Amino acid sequence: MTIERSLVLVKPDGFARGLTGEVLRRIEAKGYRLVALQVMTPDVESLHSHYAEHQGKPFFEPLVDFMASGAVAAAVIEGERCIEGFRALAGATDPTAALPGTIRGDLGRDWGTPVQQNIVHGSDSPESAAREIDIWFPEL
Ligand code: IDP
Ligand code: MG
Repeated sequence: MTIERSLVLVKPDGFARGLTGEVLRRIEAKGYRLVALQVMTPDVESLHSHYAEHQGKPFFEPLVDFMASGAVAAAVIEGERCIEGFRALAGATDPTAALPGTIRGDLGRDWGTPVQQNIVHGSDSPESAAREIDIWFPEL
């Protein structure tokens, strides 16, 4: 089995609500290893690159504005199948529909904003993970 790495972000809503520790606790309790961890306020250029697949969608500009609105905690995690595993921990994109037991289901809700504020980001494939880790942690 190949050891994977995934890029995790505690988004500005999660960071501002003081949920970074809770997110990291769940990652560590699951058994994944923290490889890198940094608090930063994302720049718009990095966010355009990070969310390139969503360019042109109605929520794209609100998404970039939201993600640039404050500090995030960025992490690289590591473990067998951690890309799929973290997506399962995070839960569905829509925090109202996300199942209880997941980060988004337990800690998130709809706030009536044009973009869903759902606490965390996690890479969705090995290709995305490699691309995203290079954006957020070019030194790795
Ligand atoms: P993911 O974060 O679960 O991978 P994506 O489809 O990659 O979801 O979308 C990126 C982010 O854009 C989501 O986490 C959410 O914050 C926001 N988003 C996605 N789809 C919608 C939508 O239909 N309305 C509002 N915001 C959305
Ligand atoms: Mg995504």
